[in-house]
Amino acid sequence: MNDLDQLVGAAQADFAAAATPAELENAKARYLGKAGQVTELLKGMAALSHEEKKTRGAEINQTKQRIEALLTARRQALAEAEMQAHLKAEALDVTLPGRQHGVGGLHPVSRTLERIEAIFGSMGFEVADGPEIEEDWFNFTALNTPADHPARSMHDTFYADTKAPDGSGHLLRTHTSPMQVRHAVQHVKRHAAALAAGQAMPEIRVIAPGRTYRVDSDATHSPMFHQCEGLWIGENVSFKDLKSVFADFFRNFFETDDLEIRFRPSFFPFTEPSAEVDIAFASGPLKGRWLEVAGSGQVHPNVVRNFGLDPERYIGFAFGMGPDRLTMLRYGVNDLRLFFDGDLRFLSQFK
Ligand code: 2NM
Repeated sequence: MNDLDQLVGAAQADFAAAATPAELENAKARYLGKAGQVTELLKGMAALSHEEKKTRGAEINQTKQRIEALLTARRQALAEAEMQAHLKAEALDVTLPGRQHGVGGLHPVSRTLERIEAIFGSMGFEVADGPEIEEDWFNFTALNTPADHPARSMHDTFYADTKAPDGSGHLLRTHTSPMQVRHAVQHVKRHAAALAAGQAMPEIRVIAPGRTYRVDSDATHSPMFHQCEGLWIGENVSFKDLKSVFADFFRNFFETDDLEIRFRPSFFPFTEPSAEVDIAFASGPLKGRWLEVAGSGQVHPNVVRNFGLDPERYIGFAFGMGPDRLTMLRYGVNDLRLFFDGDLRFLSQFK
């Protein structure tokens, strides 16, 4: 093996040892660069004779070409290895099962609330909103509930330690009527000028759906439950209107005209007279059974006065119903707690 073959062998070993393109370019410089070994060999020819230059020159050129070929081969091998590493690192297994994103759906009680809002909306009712942490005045006092009423006891109502601006307590609202009180008071304030001038005020027609809280827990009572109350106040609103509103609502809600409605005398502090509302279906699984679905009554004069209105001029009715129970009736669910356990095996049936 002559010196040129040795040089080619050394270059091949050097190139093979280069693990990256940068290392390979460094190795290249040691052979083919300005001060590289091939360049040095060419410089060393100066002392040779013309004939010797011919053969030696041809040999060196051949050597240079062999080294360049080795370099090109190694460059390609490194590029190929780099590509393979990339492909491996970024490999996608297209046969893996996709990630499942469950399709969500509204809670059955939310569906009921949406239905209630849509049906009453079609009858011209606005939807009131308000805080779940209420002031004693809006929740009890304004609604004609006496200071010694049992609903105000710690056994029935969740109280907070904080105080309302009037010094009374904060509590978790026990019904949604405080939203109606707030709505009515705002409405009356907005029309104060007309009222002071003896002019008519636009009617108050509003429903108040939302969460309510009472100290109560069994198969038919949850400490958090839903209510939707309604209020219609004007100069000429009567029980007759109440009955037609209920008939319209329940026939729409249960999607049947085959139901009867009856009123039974009852008592609420905020209405006088008061009535329970029962419905009975003429067909279906609940056929012929009277079901209690709402409480109602003519708004008590003290409550009308607390709205800021003259009860001799303004009159109307109010009612309250339980969206949780309406949902149970509509879907045939027999345990209220199923709605609030959050078990998807139950909830996903309502999608
Ligand atoms: C009921 C039954 C009867 C009611 C009364 C009022 C208000 F704000 F006008 F005083 N809101 N809701 C009412 C009346 C609620 O629930 C069983």
